[in-house]
Amino acid sequence: MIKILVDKVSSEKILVTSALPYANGPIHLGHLSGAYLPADIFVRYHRSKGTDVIYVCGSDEHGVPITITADKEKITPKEVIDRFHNANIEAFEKFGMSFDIYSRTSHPTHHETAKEFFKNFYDRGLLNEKKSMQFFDPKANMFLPDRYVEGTCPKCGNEEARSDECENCGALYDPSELKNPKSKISGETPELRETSHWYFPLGKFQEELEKYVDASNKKYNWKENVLQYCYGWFKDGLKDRAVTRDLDWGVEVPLEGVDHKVLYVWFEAVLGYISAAKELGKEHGTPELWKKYWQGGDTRYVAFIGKDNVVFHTIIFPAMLMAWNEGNEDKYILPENVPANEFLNFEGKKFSKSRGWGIDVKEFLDIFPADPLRYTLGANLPENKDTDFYWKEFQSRNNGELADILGNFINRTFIFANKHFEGKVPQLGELTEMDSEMLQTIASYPAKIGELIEKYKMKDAIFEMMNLARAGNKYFNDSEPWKSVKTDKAACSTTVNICLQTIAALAEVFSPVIPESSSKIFTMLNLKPVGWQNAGKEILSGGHQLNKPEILFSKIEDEAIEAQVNKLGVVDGKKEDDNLISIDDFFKVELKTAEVVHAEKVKKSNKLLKLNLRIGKEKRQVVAGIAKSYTPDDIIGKKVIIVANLQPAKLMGVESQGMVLAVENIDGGLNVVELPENVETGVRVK
Ligand code: B3M
Ligand code: ZN
Repeated sequence: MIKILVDKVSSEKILVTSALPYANGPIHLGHLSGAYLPADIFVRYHRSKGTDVIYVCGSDEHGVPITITADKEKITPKEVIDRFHNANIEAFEKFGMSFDIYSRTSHPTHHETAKEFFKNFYDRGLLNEKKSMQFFDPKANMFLPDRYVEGTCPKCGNEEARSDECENCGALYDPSELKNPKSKISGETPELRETSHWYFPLGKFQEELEKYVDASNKKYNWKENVLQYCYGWFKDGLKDRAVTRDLDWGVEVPLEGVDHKVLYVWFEAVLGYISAAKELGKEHGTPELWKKYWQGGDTRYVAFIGKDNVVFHTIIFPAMLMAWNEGNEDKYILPENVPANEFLNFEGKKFSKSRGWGIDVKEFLDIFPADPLRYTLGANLPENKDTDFYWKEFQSRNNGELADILGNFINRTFIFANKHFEGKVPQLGELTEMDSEMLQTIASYPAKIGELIEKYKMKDAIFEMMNLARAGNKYFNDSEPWKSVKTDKAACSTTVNICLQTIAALAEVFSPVIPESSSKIFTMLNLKPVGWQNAGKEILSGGHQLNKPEILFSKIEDEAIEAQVNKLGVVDGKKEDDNLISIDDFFKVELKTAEVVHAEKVKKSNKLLKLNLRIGKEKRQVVAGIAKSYTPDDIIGKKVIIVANLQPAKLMGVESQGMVLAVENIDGGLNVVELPENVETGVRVK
């Protein structure tokens, strides 16, 4: 029998979005840690709490990189987005993401929404049309976005400068000033052609945006990294931004007589959150549903993103919504918080598909279940700084925490209930101090964990979840039911009852992070999820029949982890050796022949000799650690090799302008690499 608990449904309404991933590649673990897993934990928690929450996401399917992939593979952009949209849906599903909808920006609903915004701004005279000269690739028959033109910087001569800015010296210039421009698409020299674009007056909204950021931060405590980005932008001053592009792939500019122009991908992508909510309503036969969230003034809106998307969600998108709101009856809500995460790296390096560094989500989940991955990523989220995924950590989180702490506690409790109480929840009898304390502990955790999740401190919340399991194990040990079962069955019965109540609480509080395991635990308890409000209360009545237990987390063997580690850095079956350098790298080191013309001991040192060298016409002084193997007289007259372009350094106060090559001998001393006498000095060694 289960006690019937009435759900107190919270009156809150929350709209949650995660950044729309580009349908131009598979999502990897870094994406999951940035914008998806934290949002999913937040949403699942709120659903458990009974909050009226919707969670929308979808693929971002426009932009130049997609057309480039299509050109490269000689397929259409549509084929590119279909491939990755479907692959990413599959990966997200396997990972247990609980979007209410995963839409896509190629959807007609999205095109309509984006055009509606543009048209509205245009009709209200908000957008400024400006003419400019832009590079056009005659061979590819297209205008070139800035990052597809490369040339020589007119200011510093950097040969990899972009069409209008140089990353080397920071110069901004007119594209006509760029020297020797090349199209990155065809390699041809592009020509400058006049084009015109519409600009959104971002600067006009600066004051309102600053107020918005300050007020939201005061009320909702924005993350420091997000605030700093915003302040940086405000300090530089917001400028007009072009919201159209010369391209054929995207949302067409909805103006009569305007061809081959689309909306700038970011201008429309952020509106994808609105289109996706519209689609969600349509799917459920309630086409007006989206308004309840997007335009229902009292909705809370939280936008989860990775740190590289901050400006678009805290400045550009809010400004667009402000622009809409000041001229229209129906007003949109703005994000109350934009909890951006930093990046996740993989085993100490950036994820890189081309270098075989990292693993696809799908590939991962073909080998290991989702929950241990969710738990490991969750316990190590890059909330305040970049973090790393390590295979070894994955193994130890799974084996040492999920299996040995959580799984073990559940397993031993069930074994006991089966063996001594016919697989039923035993009665709760008289309470000892320890029992009462444990009941209080259980009761205190859900609120503590919930509070952390609401503050976007998922890492800390997960730590507390596992702490409840730790407390359960400790209580089990300290209560010694294996003894009381023989001496005081009633006391034993109380212990096992409390352990089972703990398990019920664990099933609920862990549900946002390891949903699959949580639902298995509920099945084992023969219980339906009870809702966050009821977690930690006395949920199971004495006599309630339990189901058969199952092993929740299998241990991951060393071999399985080693196999994955060995795959790192393998490209096309070959392992890339990190130690290899290119010939160019080698030639950076200037090795030259030299003759020792003078040598003396460095004062107060028994290791160092000061050598005066002749390198062709040049003279140099080098300090070498060879005093134990050579007297000054031994070394004078020898021909040696010197690293000639080493930064000068001081050794025992004496300047050394290079390094003489030497090898360690079997006695631990150093032998200078000696050249034959007939070698000239100042010659490059290669
Ligand atoms: N597609 C960038 C990214 O995946 C972009 C996010 C759009 S959110 C509207 O990092
Ligand atoms: Zn430059």
